[in-house]
Amino acid sequence: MRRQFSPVGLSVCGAVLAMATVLAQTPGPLPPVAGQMAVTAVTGSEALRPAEASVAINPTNPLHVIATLIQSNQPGRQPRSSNWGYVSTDGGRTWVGTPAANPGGRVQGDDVVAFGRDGTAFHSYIAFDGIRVERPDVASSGIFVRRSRDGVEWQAPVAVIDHVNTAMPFEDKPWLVVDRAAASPHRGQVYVAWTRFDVYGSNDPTHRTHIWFARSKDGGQTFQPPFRISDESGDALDGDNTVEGAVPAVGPNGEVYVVWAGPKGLVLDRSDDGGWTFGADRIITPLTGGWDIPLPGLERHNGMPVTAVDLSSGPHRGSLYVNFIDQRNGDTDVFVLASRDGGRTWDAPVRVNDDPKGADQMFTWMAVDPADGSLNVIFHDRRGQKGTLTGVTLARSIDGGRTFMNHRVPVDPFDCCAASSFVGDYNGIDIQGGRLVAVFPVIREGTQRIMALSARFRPGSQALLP
Ligand SMILES: [Ca+2]
Ligand SMILES: [Ca+2]
Ligand SMILES: [Ca+2]
Ligand SMILES: [Ca+2]
Repeated sequence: MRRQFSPVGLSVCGAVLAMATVLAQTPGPLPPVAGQMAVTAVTGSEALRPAEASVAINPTNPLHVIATLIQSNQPGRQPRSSNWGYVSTDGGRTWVGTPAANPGGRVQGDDVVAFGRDGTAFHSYIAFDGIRVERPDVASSGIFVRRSRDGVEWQAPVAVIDHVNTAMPFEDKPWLVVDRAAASPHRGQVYVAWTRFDVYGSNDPTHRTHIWFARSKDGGQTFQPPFRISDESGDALDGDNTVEGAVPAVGPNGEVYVVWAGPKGLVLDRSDDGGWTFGADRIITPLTGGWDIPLPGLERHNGMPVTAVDLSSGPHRGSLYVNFIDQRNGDTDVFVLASRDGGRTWDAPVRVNDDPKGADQMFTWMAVDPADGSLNVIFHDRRGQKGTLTGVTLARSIDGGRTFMNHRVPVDPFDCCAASSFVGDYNGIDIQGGRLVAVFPVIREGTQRIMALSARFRPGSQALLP
């Protein structure tokens, strides 16, 4: 089953040029509106509670973009999520969706998509049954990765880890990265980091959380046996005292960084042998408000840290960045923390949102452009709004994360999130050579949709290009 959705709000000029493209029978990119950001729909109105969208741009063809996300798969019953892949071949303007295979009928979610250097796409996700139930009828818990060249046809998923007939331990919230660093001796390796709950949600103090890690040395065909990298465990309650939210990133020499949230703050671990061994954990900043940051209108909201490295040949090459939500200034803000020496020392955190104190910012995600080293951060934003009305902001830094310019994303504020309390745990963003695509949920007239922002910046500048 595939569905085609059209962009909304096309300009007359864009529509005419789009028609010319159709007449020429060359299915190519729709021309963007000069110097503007475009916001179009990824999911159609019939999609059921889509959430947790991740997006990646093909480095061999920046018009080819894949988004992965969850939708409910049982209308009218207790919602169970399963994942979908959406593909754009026009730089994020129009999208075609396909449900992912789910032969076991498990609950699937926590989707992540990333491209390798050669244009192979990788999609990781959890697939489970029987958590939060004392005596479940069926139980399982696993993390899987599948590969594709086009985002439409996917190879059969391979297990990174899988527990059959039990949901203990529960393997949760993986994030995936591919080593794309030109000079890395480990180039092409695929890394996945995640949270292991001994028993999800248990308040038994002997039930703990840990960060686990696995690598693939054969381009995602198989994963080597996973192992624990966190030195200190957390509780199993999925809250401020849990260790969770691990996101890996790869530096210019193939060094692997993983940052997660824990009771003492954000934790960094590092591997210098391609993910074979990791070192002693380091606390890099306190996380004021912790993992769990409740906000009005949201079922849940968290301080999940996003980690990325500048792989460009620019002046900030090798800088390591962590983007997160925190309440250190009293209200909820977006921050970026930078290290210029591989995680040994850190600059003071920079407040990314540039509004006066008082409004809440939420669900941040970050991408660093491998062409120019710019940092690009997307987040939901309640600045200037009443109550739970929410807009979207894109912030961009062209000076190594020292200052950010905030760009208002052209989305009318929506009431977040009275109609659908679950908007997930994260937004998505990627950028390649100034071509930016971000994905995020918007709720309008009771319907939650995933929208895509597409924009093109002149590399090294804040200027939007036509
Ligand atoms: Ca999730
Ligand atoms: Ca460690
Ligand atoms: Ca908290
Ligand atoms: Ca704020």
